[in-house]
Amino acid sequence: MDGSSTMASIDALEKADLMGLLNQMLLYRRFEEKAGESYAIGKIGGFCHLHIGQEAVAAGCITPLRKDDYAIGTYREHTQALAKGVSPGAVMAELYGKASGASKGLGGSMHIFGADVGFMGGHGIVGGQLGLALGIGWAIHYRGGDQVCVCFLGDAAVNQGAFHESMNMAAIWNLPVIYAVENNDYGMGTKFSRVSDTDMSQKSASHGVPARVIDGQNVISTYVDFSAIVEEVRQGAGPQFVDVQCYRFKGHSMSDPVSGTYRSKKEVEDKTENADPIRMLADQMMEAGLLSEEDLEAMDVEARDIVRKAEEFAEEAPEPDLKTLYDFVYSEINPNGRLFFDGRTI
Ligand SMILES: Cc1ncc(C[n+]2csc(CCOP(=O)(O)OP(=O)(O)O)c2C)c(N)n1
Ligand SMILES: [Mg+2]
Repeated sequence: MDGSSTMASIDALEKADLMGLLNQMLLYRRFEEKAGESYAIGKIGGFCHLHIGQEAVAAGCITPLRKDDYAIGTYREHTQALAKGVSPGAVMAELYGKASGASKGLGGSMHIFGADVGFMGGHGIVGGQLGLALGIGWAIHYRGGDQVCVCFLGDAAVNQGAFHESMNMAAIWNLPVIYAVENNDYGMGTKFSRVSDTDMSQKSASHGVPARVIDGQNVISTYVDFSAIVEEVRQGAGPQFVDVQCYRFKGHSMSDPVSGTYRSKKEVEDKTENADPIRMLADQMMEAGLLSEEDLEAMDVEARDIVRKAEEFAEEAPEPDLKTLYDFVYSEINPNGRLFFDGRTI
């Protein structure tokens, strides 16, 4: 594939795959809406960054991965954790700060982790995951595996030193790391063009890594294009840089307004009405005779039910014991010199 998005048509996928993508995105939307509600009534504390509007990025980029592949992300990672296989109950319980949470209630919204399914964390420091992704890529290479590591980053992270250091070494060592920029065009309240004198397509150029573009509101394109990239990297193509263009429908975090002074109400309304990844896929499937409004309604009921159960699980889960407060601040090294988390070698 070359640099531009293929805009793959609906015929590129089987009905079962399309249904799967729609199902997932509905679950992510309902999950995040519930997280927002629970935050508003004080059941979730601390920071909380919702992924509403960007569901196609999680579904389209993570579905092509195997369970033993790795994904690592930012603090906007609830749905990516779900996509990689962390259970909705474990993610919700982590948001509630409960001991049954994915990180035992010690991480919260920005630090969901699922070592057993290759989800190597949400990271609160912008760009903090970039060096770790390089290490994961190196570990895959060192052990002679054929996995890939998808490193999600926001558009605000590409001007950081960590981005260039990580990509430079990944390129030198030909490591299987895919740098997927979730390009929603804003870093908090700052538009990308205000903080960068070059276009996104230039950011990887000095490392000899071509930039590819994906329409991240269109889940079919995202899934088809990203699947091709994953396979190329699995075959040894080395690091890739992918500009996944998307849009955030809500505020930067729960404490920010939806539009504010940095983007107009009209811009947000236009995107919400015309570029909703769930509505776009549902409409395409209906036009192709693959889905009815009743099917969509039934799927939605199922998604809401999964989220309700996750919420009940989180409500009923115990608080972490105060004695665990300082646990897992540093990783242990097991006797073989391999990194160790919660009794498991990772
Ligand atoms: C090193 C660092 N600097 C500043 C911050 C504060 N901060 C949190 S999110 C954010 C913007 C990041 O935007 P982007 O990378 O585009 O991701 P998005 O929120 O759009 O998903 C900033 C500056 C931080 N967390 N870490
Ligand atoms: Mg951004």
